[in-house]
Amino acid sequence: MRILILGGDGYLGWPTSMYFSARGHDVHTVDNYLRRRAHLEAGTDSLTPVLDSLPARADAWRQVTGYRIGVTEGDLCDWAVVERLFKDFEPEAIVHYGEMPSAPYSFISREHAVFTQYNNVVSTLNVLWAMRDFTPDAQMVKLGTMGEYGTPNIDLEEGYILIHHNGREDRLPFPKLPGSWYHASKVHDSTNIHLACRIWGMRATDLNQGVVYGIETDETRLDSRFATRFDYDEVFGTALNRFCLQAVIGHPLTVYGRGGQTRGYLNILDTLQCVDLATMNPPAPGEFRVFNQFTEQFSINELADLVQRAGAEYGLDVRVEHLDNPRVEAEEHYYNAKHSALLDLGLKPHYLSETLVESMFAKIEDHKDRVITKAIMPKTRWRPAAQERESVAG
Ligand code: NAD
Ligand code: USQ
Repeated sequence: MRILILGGDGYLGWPTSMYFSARGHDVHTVDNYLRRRAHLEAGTDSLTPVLDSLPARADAWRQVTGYRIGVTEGDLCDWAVVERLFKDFEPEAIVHYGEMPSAPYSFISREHAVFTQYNNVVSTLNVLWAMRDFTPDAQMVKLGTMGEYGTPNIDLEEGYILIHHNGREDRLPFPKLPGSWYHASKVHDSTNIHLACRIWGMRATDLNQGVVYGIETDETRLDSRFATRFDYDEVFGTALNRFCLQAVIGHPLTVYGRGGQTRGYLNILDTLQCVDLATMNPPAPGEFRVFNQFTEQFSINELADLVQRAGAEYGLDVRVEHLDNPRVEAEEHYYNAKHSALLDLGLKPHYLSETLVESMFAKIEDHKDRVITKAIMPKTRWRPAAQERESVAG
C-alpha cells in the first residue's frame, strides 16, 4: 500500500514509518521539524540522540535494511506542499500524526495557543481538501486523543452515544470537554473530518489515543541510528516517560496535585499495532469511525507507585513528591472508557508491568549524561498567577 505518514520525524511518526516500510509498504513521510525547533527554542532536547534530519534517517534505514522511505521536508499548512505531495505520491492511506501535540505548550502564551490551533486545524483541513481533489478513495487514519472527551461523570463511549431526547433518538458524536487549547484543536479536527466524510463520502478513522509510553520498537532496536526521540521535559514529556527518567536520575516523581487524575495508557508498540489494524481494515466510503486507542487506565498515583516498586527491584531509591497542580483538571473523578473496537480487530496488548518499567530504566541509563535537569519541573501554568492566588484565597 502507498502510505503517507504526516509528522514522520516525530516520537510516533518515525517508528511508524519504519514499521510500515519493514512490512513492504511504499512509505513517504513529511515533516517541517516543528518539534525539533520547539526544543531548540526552549533549550531542551530528546534523551535519545536522533539523526539530524529525515533524509539522514531515511538514508541510514536504506543502508541497513535496503528499504526506501521517501521524504518531504515541508509544512502541511502550506497548500503548495500538500498539493505536490498528493499529486506526486497518490497515497492510498494517510496516517496523520503531523500536529503540535502538547497541552502545556498550548498554554505558554496567547501566541502558542493561536499557533497550536492554527497549525493543527489548518494542516488537517489542507489534507482533507487534497484527499477530496486528488485521492478521493484514500483513507485517513488520524491521531486524535482521549483528552477530547475530558472527564465527564459518565462512561466514555467510542466516539458516539445514543441519545434519547423528547421522545426521539439519534446516534450522535459523544460530547467533548477538552482540557487544553491543544486538546480542543483535536476536537475541531474531529468535527472537520466527520464533516468531510458526510459531505464528500471520505473514509476516516479517528484514533482517540491515550498517553503513550516506551522507547523501543522492533525497528528502533536494529541500529542505534533508528532511535526515536524520547522527551521528559515539562512541555513535551508525558507522564510515565517522565516518571521513569526521574526515577533513574534520582529526581522525585512529579505528581501534580492529589494524583487521582486517571487516563488511558498504551505502549508505543501498541500504537504501531493499532495504526496498522486501522489501516489494513479501512472504513466504508462516507464512514467516520472513532476508536479509543489505549490498553489500560491508571491514575497518576498508581503510575507513581508502580515506578517506585520497579525502582526498588532495580536498586533505585524512588521518592514521590506531590506538587501544586500547574493545570486545571479534576484530581479525583469517575473514569470508565470503552476500548473494545481495536481489540475486536485483533489488537494483542502489551500491558504495563514492573519488568517493562525496569527495561525502560536500563535504556534511560544508557543516555543519562544527556539529561537537562532544569527542564523537568513544571513552569507552564493553565491560569495566570493572580487568578491562582484568588482561587487559593477563595
Ligand atoms: P511529535 O511532536 O513527536 O510528532 C509530531 C510531528 O509532526 C513532529 O515531528 C512535528 O515536527 C510534525 N509537525 C507538526 N506540525 C506540522 C506541520 N504543520 N507540518 C509538518 N509537520 C508537522 O508528537 P508525537 O508524540 O509523536 O504525537 C504524534 C501525534 O499523536 C500527534 O498528533 C499527537 O497529538 C498524537 N498523540 C500523541 C500521544 C502521545 O502520548 N505521544 C497521545 C495521544 C495522541
Ligand atoms: N502529570 C503529572 N505529572 C507529570 C506529568 C503529568 O501528574 O509530571 C499528569 C497531568 O497533570 C495529567 C496526566 O498526568 O493529569 C497526563 O499528562 P501528560 O502530560 O502525560 O499527558 P497530556 O497532557 O494529557 O498529553 C499527552 C500527549 C498528548 C495526548 C494525550 C492523550 O502529550 O499528545 O493527546 O497525552 S490524553 O491524555 O488521553 O489526552
